[in-house]
Amino acid sequence: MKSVASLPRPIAEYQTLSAEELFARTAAAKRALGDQVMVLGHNYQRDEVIEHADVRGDSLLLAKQAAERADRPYVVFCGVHFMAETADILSRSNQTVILPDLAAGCSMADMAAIEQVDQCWESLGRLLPVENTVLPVVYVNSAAVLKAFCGEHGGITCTSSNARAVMEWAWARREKILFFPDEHLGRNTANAMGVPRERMIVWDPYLPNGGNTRDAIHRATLILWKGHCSVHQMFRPAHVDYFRRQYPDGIVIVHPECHEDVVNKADLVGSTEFIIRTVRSAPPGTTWAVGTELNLVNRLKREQADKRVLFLSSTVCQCATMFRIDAPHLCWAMENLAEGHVVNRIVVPEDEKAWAKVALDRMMEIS
Ligand code: CIZ
Ligand code: SF4
Repeated sequence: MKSVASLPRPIAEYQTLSAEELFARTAAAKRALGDQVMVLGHNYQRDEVIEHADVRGDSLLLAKQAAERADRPYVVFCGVHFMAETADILSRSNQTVILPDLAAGCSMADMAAIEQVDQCWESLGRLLPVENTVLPVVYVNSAAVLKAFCGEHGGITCTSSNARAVMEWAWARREKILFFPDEHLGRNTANAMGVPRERMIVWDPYLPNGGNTRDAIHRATLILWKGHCSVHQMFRPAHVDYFRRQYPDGIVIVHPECHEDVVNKADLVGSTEFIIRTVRSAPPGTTWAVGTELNLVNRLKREQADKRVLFLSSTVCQCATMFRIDAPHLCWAMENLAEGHVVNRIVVPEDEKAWAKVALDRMMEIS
């Protein structure tokens, strides 16, 4: 990367370029940067972005890649904010993480603010010896400060592929789990583990005691934060019924962020990596309805042309925040980098980083 005194180029310069120009200029910037840069692409990203990715995968796989490739000083993370934060937490101090559009957040992650989680912990603390009784488990789809909260309180992070192992670990240590921010991943995992319904309560951060009686809180072994993914919550049981009527031999595979009524009707449930792996290894001629983000499904459909791959619903949209990372933003970030300007750097404050890493490391030890 050469260093120059000029100002960074503005994003507006890129928004009028053609797709061909953007592709060529991004590729040229990447070539010029050589092994200085690594481009990571989440499974939910658009094709125009994914085609420049050195590695594609789920958030954890990508963050681990960033950490393992310490020889790459710049990591351009094509995904959403919490993923870039995780990459910054797990990467080395000589590495810089860039998110091409800072507006690429996650509506689920935004459903739990640290002030609300602190308040929940205090409320629980008034009813029981919270530090010995409740173990906080946070889905990686969350701000770094929430991962740090878990690190500091004996808690742990989880992903959609290891939620069960993490919950087993947690219940072996404390009687109750506070699971946030996704109610559905927590509930679906507990359902699969045979946890009785009356042991699960929902914590609504806008209500006193989360909207629960003292009795219910004492009885509960799983306290589920009232949060959800705005994309996955749109899948409905009726979508599964409709598909089954059309394709009686078809297989329904969904993400555990879907509502339990959808998950319970599906044949298979799992993370994005599980969905991709399963459909790829299926016999030719099989028919699949996939309930997760649209870009992933469309790519799978094209890559697996010997199978019939369908989107579970015709009304569900793609993830609006993943969509923020587009060819103009990627080109803008890459060209500026090649010209010596780091734009949109993601930096997790040191104290937060240390505790968040504790929670992530606990998870990595068991999965
Ligand atoms: O952790 C991820 O990357 C997400 C958001 C989903 C998944 O299942 O991979
Ligand atoms: Fe967040 Fe849902 Fe988008 Fe994933 S698909 S980034 S959970 S809003």
